[in-house]
This record gives sequence, structure tokens and C-alpha cells, in this order.
Amino acid sequence: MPRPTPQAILRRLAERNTVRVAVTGLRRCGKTVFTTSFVHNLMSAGQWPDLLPFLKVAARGDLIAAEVFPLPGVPMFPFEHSLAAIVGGGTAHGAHGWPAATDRLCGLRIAVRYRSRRTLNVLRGRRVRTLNIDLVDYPGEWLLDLPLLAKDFATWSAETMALAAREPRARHVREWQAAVDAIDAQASADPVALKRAATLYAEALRRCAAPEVGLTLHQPARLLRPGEFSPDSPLLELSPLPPPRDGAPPPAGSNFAAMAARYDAYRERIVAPFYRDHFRYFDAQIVLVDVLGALKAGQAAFDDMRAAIAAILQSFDYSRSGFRAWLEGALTERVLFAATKADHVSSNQHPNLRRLLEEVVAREANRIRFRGVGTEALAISSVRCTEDVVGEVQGQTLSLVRGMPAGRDAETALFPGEIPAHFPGPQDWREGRFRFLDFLPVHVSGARGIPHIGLDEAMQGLVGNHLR
Ligand SMILES: Nc1nc2c(ncn2[C@@H]2O[C@H](COP(=O)(O)OP(=O)(O)O)[C@@H](O)[C@H]2O)c(=O)[nH]1
Ligand SMILES: [Mg+2]
Repeated sequence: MPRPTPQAILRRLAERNTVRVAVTGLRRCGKTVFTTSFVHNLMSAGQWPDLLPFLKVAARGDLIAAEVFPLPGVPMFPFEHSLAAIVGGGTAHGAHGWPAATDRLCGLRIAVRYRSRRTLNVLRGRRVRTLNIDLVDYPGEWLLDLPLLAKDFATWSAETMALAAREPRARHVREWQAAVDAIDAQASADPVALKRAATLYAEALRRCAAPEVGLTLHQPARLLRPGEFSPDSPLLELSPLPPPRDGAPPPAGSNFAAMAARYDAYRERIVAPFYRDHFRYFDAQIVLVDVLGALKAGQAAFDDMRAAIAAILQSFDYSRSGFRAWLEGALTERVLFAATKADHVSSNQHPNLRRLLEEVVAREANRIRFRGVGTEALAISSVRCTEDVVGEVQGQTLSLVRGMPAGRDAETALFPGEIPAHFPGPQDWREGRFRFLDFLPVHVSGARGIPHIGLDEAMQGLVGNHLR
């Protein structure tokens, strides 16, 4: 690396009022809803500081106001649209619902005006400061492409073929499996056979991703969410192939070499820029995990989610420290893990939800702390849709949650099941043990911010240090 120039140092000093927060998580874990509530609540807390009691700058009455700006070079996050969907302004009949699934990269900068209590700022008479918080949003599937950067085609193929041979995947991928088994890796490239393998592979991924199967580890991600690419772009004509039979290196011009070249082009043209522009450098990270959704989906889905999160977290580089890293903007200060949608269960279950999350991410959190980065686990709900009530169920007094389930026309109080504090063992996967429902934010008007659980703790952990 070249020596840092005085210009680079000045540039960094000028940017020191900007923090980049990486919001990471698999599809449907709650990234878009988190971003929307994060922004709206920061914009509301200048007037209603009680909204965010754990965000110290708000609690001490020093948060003045916040405004949204575009992020240079990134399409604008549809904040007003997402907010309107939640607070019921998005449709003619004012129905409350959720923002649409994200299919493109987008982002925003939220500028927070606050009164600083740092001695230096007070002495200089410059108490009113601005902190920019940069956030990007993208389809969660895309994160699963990051691990590909560290794997060549042969390694990725071997791992993917092994995964596909096991249930529950095996029964959904048979047609593709038969098609690739018939391809001779060493023979000269047969474009028709390769195209057919790629088409069947994309279909197999779609089948495994369907809600009733509920698996998450799907690579390459753009086969499911092409984003700005046309679904029939040749860049997306990909499939793993069995290794050459005798282990010999595949000759140039062979089926294997042709597919490996496409795989490399995919990594170079799509994955590397996504990583470089958005995940190489960040100051703080929040990893959102839909622990409850995975519990409800069953053991296979739960295990697949764990494998997917581990694979993703291994692709971030937390190892940098010192002046050089500061200069590059590559010093990560904090990684937060948050179990989302905590409003699906009553508050007395939140400590267990947090403990279960700690077990789910224990390995990765340990690796991150080893690199000198602090970690923390929380149970949060970006938008609180339910309230706790006490009720009788089969003669027992229990804590229930009451809210409006999606697809019904009356509010319901239900006992969603107890969250295990430890990794679910075989006895925990009984049918129907977890009865979480998708509740809608029917009482959320947005007028005084958005009711939430623990969003303020997450904010304090991510950016609190910069708001002093
Ligand atoms: N009850 C409740 N549901 C939530 C919350 N956050 C997200 N959801 C649900 O999870 C779905 C996916 O959230 P979204 O933010 O779009 O996920 P993304 O794919 O990670 O961006 C939403 O459509 C809601 O159904 C929350 O705080 N409370
Ligand atoms: Mg989204």
C-alpha cells in the first residue's frame, strides 16, 4: 500500500462526521423495515425524545433534528414509500402493511443535528454538530454471493454438489442433478448441455427458496434476484459441475473450463464491485436475524439459516486496526446481532430470544471479538405491532400477544409458544410448537414516531459513540 498522503489524511478528517452502518441479514429478516423505522424515529426524536430512551443523545435532550439526503452514487432508498406502507398512507383505503421486497441496491444518508457535550466542542463554542449516518439496502440474497469471492469454481462446485445431495434439498433438485451427471467435465464444451444445466439449476434454487421449503443458502444469488441484470443474461448462465472424473485438470475448451470462466466473470463483474463498494469499509454493522421465522420453519430451515449466516460473516474483514485502517475508513468499531420481530412474542420471552441468538452466532461473534471488535446481541422489533396481555389458555394463566394477524379481520390474542433459551434439541421441533403469526402495524400512525422494541439500544450501540 502506498504511503498515506497529506491529502488522504485531510480527506479522512473531513469525513470524520460520517459513519457507515452496514445493515446485513438474509432475505425477509427485516432490513428494509429496520431502515425505515431507524430513519423515521431519528427524525421524530428531536421533538419526542421519549421515543428513544436508550439513545443517550436523545435521552439527555440533545438531539435537535434529522434530515434525509441521497447517498452519492447510489439510488435513493424509497423512504417515504416504505413509511407510507407501514403507517397506512400507502393505499387508497389506508391499509397498514409492509414495504415491498427490495429488488435493487439503494441507500440514504441521515444527517443528525445534535448538541455536543465534548469538552473540546464546548470550549470552542461549537456545540451544535452534525453526524451523517450512511445506510444501504439491497436484496438479502445478494450477501450469499460474498463467500464466492474466496472460492474457485472447483471448490464451490464440490461444496454445492455435496449440499444438494443431502435432504431436504436432494428431492427438489433431481432434474438438475440428472442433467449435470450426464455432462462430461473433460469433453469439449457443449453449449446446449451447459445452458440446460444452468436453466435447471436456477429452477432448483427457486424451488428450494419457496416459502414451503424455506431454505436460505442459495448461490449464486443473482439467479434468484437478478437486480439490474436481465434474467437471461449470459452472465447468469451458471451451474456447479461435478469435478473431472480422474481428478486431472480440465483441458482448455472443456465443459468444466467453460463454466469456470463464466463463474469467474460473475465474481469479477457482479460480486467484487458489490463487496468493494458497500462491504469493504464500514464503521459499525448490525446483523439482523429472523430467529423466530427460522424456528417456525423447522429444523432443516433453522440449520440452513445458521450455515448461511456463518458463510456471510466469514466474508467480512474485521482484522484491520491502527492508523492505516483509520485512514482507509476500514476500522469496524462494533458488530451488533439482533433477533428481529420480537413483537411476535410477549416481553417475558425476549431474554430467551436474545440468548438463543447468542448461541446461533456464538462462533462468528467469537471470531469478530478476537479481531478486537466489540459485539452485542439484542432482541428487537423495528415496528411493534402487538401488545402483551394476560389470558387463560386451557386453564393456565399465560402471557399472550394481541394484534391484527395478516389476512384476518379481527384482532387476536394468542400464546405463541415459549422460546427455548438454548439451541433447540430434537424434542423442541414438535409440530406446531411455535405459533408465531405475521401481525400488521394497524395501530401505528407514525405521528409521533414508530413504536418499537429495542431499536434505541441498537442505535446507541451502532452510532451512540459518535453522538457525544
Ligand atoms: N411484526 C413485525 N414484523 C416485521 C418487523 N420487521 C419486519 N417484519 C416482517 O418481515 C417482513 C420482511 O421485512 P423486510 O424489512 O422487508 O425484510 P428484508 O427483506 O430484510 O428487507 C415484513 O414484510 C414484515 O412482515 C417487525 O418489527 N415486526
Ligand atoms: Mg428489503
